[in-house]
Amino acid sequence: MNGGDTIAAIATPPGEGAIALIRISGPETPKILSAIFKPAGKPASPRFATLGTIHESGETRDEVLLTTFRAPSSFTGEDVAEIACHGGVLLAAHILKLILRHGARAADPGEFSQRAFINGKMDLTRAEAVMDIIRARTPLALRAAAHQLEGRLGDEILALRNQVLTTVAHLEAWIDFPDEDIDPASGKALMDQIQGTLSNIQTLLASADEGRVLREGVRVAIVGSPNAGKSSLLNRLLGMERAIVSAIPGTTRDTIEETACLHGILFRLTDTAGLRETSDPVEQEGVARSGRALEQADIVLHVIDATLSIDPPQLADRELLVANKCDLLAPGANLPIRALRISSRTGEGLEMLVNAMLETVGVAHLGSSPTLAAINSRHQALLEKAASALTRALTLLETKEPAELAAVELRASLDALGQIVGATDTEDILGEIFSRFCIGK
Ligand SMILES: Nc1nc2c(ncn2[C@@H]2O[C@H](COP(=O)(O)OP(=O)(O)OP(=O)(O)O)[C@@H](O)[C@H]2O)c(=O)[nH]1
Ligand SMILES: [Mg+2]
Repeated sequence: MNGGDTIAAIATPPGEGAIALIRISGPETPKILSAIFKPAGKPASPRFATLGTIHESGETRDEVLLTTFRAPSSFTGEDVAEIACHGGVLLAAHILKLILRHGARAADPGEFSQRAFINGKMDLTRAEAVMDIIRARTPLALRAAAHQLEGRLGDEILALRNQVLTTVAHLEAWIDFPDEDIDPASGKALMDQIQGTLSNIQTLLASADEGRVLREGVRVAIVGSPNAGKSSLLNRLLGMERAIVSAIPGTTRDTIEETACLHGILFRLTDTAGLRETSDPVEQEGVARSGRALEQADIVLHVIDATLSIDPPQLADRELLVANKCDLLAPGANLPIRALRISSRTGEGLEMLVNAMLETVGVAHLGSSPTLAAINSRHQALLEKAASALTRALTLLETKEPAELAAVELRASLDALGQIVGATDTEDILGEIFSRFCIGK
C-alpha cells in the first residue's frame, strides 16, 4: 500500500438503505471536492456538516451532506472527507466512480485504518479492536472489543515493554563495566523484575481461550442415538422450530448448523444424524457427517433418552452427557447414570446445561467480569515468544552465563512485545492484519 496518494471507498454495506457513506483520504481530497461538490450555502468548513450537491458534467447527481477533516486532525491523520449520499444500489457506486475519475484510487480493505496506524493515530491493538467491534455478534464480544479500543490491552503491553526496557538498561549498564561482576543482591533484584514481567505476561496469555470464544464463538455438536431428542434440544436452545422433530428414528439425515447467543456467548450449534449402523447410503453419509462435526467441536453434547436403560458411554474431554426426556420420569426418580437431566419438551434443566457448557470452555465468569482483556491469536503468539525469551534470560542469569547473552534474550522479548502494538518493525505483518478489514474502514 502507498501512503502518499488519495484513496476512496464506500464505507457502508451495499444494498438499499436511507444513506450511504463515501470516504476519501489523502492530499488530493480538497481538489476532488472542489471539482464535484457545490455547497448550498457557505463553503464547507472542517468538522461541520455542509449541505450541497454532487455534480457531474454540469448535471446534479444527488443532494448530500459533506463533512471534511483537515490533516492531521482526522481518523487517518490526512485530509479526509465523508460524503453522506442517499442509499441504494447505484448512486454511491456512481459517486465513487466520479471521485476515482478525479484522481483518487479505490482503497484496499482496511487501508483507512492502516493509514491511521502509520500516522500514529492508534496502536495495532486498537486498530484490531475496530474490526472486532464490526465483527462482534454478541454483547460480550462487543464489550471486550470496546475495552480493547479504549486501549486497555495496548496500555498493558506498553507497560510490560517498559518493564523489560528498565531491566535491559540495568543489565547493559553492567555490560559496559566488564570488570564489575553483577553483585548477588542486584542480580537477585534483576531476576525478580524479569520474573514479575513474566507472570504479568502469563496472566494475559491465560485470556487467550476467552479471546477465542469471544471472537469465534463455541462450536457445539449435538450427538447421540436416533430419537434421543437431539433436534428437539437444538430447537429449544435456539428458541425456534428449526429442525424437524418426529417420533421416527433417523429423522435428521444431514447436519444442521445454527447460531444462538446464550449468556452473551455465541454458540455455533450443530444438530447431527443419530449414530447407528445402517445400510441406507444417505443415512450412512449423515452418520459420517455427525462424526466430522464431533471432531471439530469445542463441546460435545451426548444426548441420551432418560427413559431407556443405557450403558454409560465413554466420555471424551469436553463431552457432556445429557439425559433428555426427564419429564417422562416418575417424580424424584434417580437416573441410573450420571448425566445432566433435561427436558427439551418442558425446558427443565436447560439453564443448568448452558451453565455447564460455559464452564466447559472456561468462560462462565465472563458475564460478570469487569474487564475483558481478551487477546487474539496474533497477540498470543507474540506474548509466548516474549515469555520464552524472558525464561531463557532468567536461566542464563541463574547459571551465571555472560550478561550479554541474557541481554540478547531481553531484547528479543522487547521486540516481540513491540510488535503487538506496532512499536517495532511490523512492516511485513501490516498487510496481513489490515487485509482482513472491511473496505472503507
Ligand atoms: N416427552 C419428551 N419427548 C421428547 C423430548 N425431546 C424429544 N422428544 C420426542 O422424541 C422424539 C424424537 O425427537 P427428535 O428431536 O426428533 O430426536 P432426534 O434425536 O433428533 O432423532 P433423529 O433425528 O432421528 O436422530 C420426538 O417424538 C420428540 O417429540 C422430551 O424432552 N420429552
Ligand atoms: Mg434429529
